[in-house]
Amino acid sequence: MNALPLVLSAEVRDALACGKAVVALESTIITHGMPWPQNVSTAREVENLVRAEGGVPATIAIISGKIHVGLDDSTLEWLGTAKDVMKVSRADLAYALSAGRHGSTTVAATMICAHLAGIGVFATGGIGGVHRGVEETMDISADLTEFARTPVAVVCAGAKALLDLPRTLEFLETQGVPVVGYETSDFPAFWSRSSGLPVPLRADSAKEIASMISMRATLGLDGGVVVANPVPAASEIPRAEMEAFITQAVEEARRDGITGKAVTPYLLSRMLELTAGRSLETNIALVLNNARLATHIALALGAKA
Ligand code: PSU
Ligand code: MN
Repeated sequence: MNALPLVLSAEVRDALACGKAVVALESTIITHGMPWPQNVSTAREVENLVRAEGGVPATIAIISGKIHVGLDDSTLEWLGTAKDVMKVSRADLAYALSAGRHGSTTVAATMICAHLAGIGVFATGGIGGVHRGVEETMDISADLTEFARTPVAVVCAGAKALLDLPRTLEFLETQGVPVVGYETSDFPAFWSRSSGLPVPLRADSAKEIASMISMRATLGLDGGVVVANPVPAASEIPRAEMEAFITQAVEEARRDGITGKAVTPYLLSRMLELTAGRSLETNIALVLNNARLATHIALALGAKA
């Protein structure tokens, strides 16, 4: 058996040892989700916000074949510009580690690594889901099946609006994954506050969400929780405005033969161009908003223990 290739930063190790509120953060958003330099500045801002709210941030990435939980500033900067970084999901994780590669972790891989480190709450932008055109492509993000297996609560602004959101919700329901709207009865659509679809469950405080998470543990239920937190109104781009851009970007991806793990990065960077940078501003605002709520949930979970 290999030793577990897991490296905790001193800050994260101490925080976990004394039961502080630790919030996991992913790194695919840094390497494949946002352009430099906003990717690095956002990663830093998110970490600082978690600290300001009373938590400890744990950004997760794979460096030279080891899972690092908690990155220092120079590593964040390196990650934001490095070119040889794999986008690592569940399928790629063991390979990236055994081959000694560098990798950024998707929602699915970050959930696995957070759980290995003993972290139960994680903030991201928007989870992956069922892609538009799934009838042809079978493209369903491995994030969705991860929610059925790994007990981590993921705070997001819903699933990316580029996706087939009705099918994404159906898939999560089939897999037994709770999807909880925070202070909303609508499933958020990433850049927009509402998808026009009802969210299956609703909670109006971090404490309520923490109670549900601990009840799931009491019941011995497998899997995670999707906490869907709408982007602040001041930063949203209305759904009607986004829809034409989304249709165009999805059509271009099909035309250009983009498949597999390249699809989501392609679509996000096309949206950035089509909205002349507005989609990135909104993406940054929603990630920060999610990090705040994730910290409050982690604090509420700690208060109950
Ligand atoms: N949230 C963002 N930007 C991103 C992502 C999430 O605001 O780039 C990433 C996450 O890592 C998520 C991934 O897991 O997009 C989905 O990729 P795919 O559709 O290939 O599973
Ligand atoms: Mn995919």
